[in-house]
Amino acid sequence: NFLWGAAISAYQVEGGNVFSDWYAWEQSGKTIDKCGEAVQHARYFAHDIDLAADLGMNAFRISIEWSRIEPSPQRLNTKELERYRQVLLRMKQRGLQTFVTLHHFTLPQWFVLRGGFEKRSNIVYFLNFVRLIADEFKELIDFWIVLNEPMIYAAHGYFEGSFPPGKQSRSLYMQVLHNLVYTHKHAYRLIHAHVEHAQVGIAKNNQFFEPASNRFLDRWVVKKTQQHWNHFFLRKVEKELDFIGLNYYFHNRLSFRLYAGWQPNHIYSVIRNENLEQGDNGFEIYPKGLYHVLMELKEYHKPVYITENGIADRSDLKRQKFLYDHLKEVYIALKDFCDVRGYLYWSLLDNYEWGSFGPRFGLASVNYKTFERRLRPSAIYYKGIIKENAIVF
Ligand code: IFM
Repeated sequence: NFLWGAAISAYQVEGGNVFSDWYAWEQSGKTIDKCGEAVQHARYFAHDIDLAADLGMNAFRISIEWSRIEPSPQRLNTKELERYRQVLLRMKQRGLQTFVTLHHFTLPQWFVLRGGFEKRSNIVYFLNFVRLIADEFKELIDFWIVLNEPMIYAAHGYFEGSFPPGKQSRSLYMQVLHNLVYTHKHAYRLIHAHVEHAQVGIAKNNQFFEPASNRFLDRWVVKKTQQHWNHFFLRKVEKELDFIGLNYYFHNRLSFRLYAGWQPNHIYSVIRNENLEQGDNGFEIYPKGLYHVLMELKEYHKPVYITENGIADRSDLKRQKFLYDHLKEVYIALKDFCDVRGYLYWSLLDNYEWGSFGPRFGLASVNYKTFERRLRPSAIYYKGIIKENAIVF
């Protein structure tokens, strides 16, 4: 019953999302590229879903863009709602279990202008959107992911200031995190109240942290960082999780340093991977880390789905090995009684990587002028794994 699939998110592929905070952010010149038409998935969704199904996948992860459905407060765009219905129906018709994310970094600009997730009193707007989706699509959604990578969202938007709204404040960062915990809990209850047998979870970015040396301070800083980054959120919402979605990308070897800055990493520096393997965008490749973060999740006693794992590799020279090495670690974790039930590769398509079209994560490459999709050789390799439901080693 293992689920094999891929993931995308609305803003990164759909194109024409002009009512979101990311659109506004791009207009103020804060990014290398503007998202614009992205890869026109809003237009080619049927083709893209067929691409996934033809690779033999039995699951697919999308997100629903709130700002498309509610471009201004209480104004519903029913055409967009209908389009998402067609997306979900197509996935179902093609035998794909549906994973649907309700918040994948982007928000309607009107919501952000009212203070976004900084204000607890705003959360009701998001919950109204959740209720709408639950009412409309209850039969079509198998796995509900309320929030994608809340730690990344809060850290980038409110601590480092590299995502909208571009703020840099330690207290706002914590405030937003607490409000996201509250949001998740309420959304969980709301979905369950509307949808019988709903499976509601999260897509959590967890990282593998290791001490750079055996020094006590290096070990201490790893423990602290791991507790905060990997477990703060999960512990708070533990009771409101039917499954854990894991997004795995990062390996960090930490070395303690005394620096009284306000940056999140103010008490450590990150030492590069010993094998220096990395994707085109500098993310380290460290498959063993996936085993370790999976094993860390065992304490929650929940089914785990890998909701993202992937590499930016334009030449496609590293992707097959990347897949093989990571899936091998999934297998070892399974044998060690980790209840992992699915693997969704990030991403089906090349897409807009939050500020730039540079990194290419796709199983299918996209020509950004003609929007032609072409399967990379690694997609065919992945198809073989899916067909066999196995890797050989
Ligand atoms: O593209 C992102 C995605 O939106 C969230 N997880 C990590 C991916 C690669 O950086």
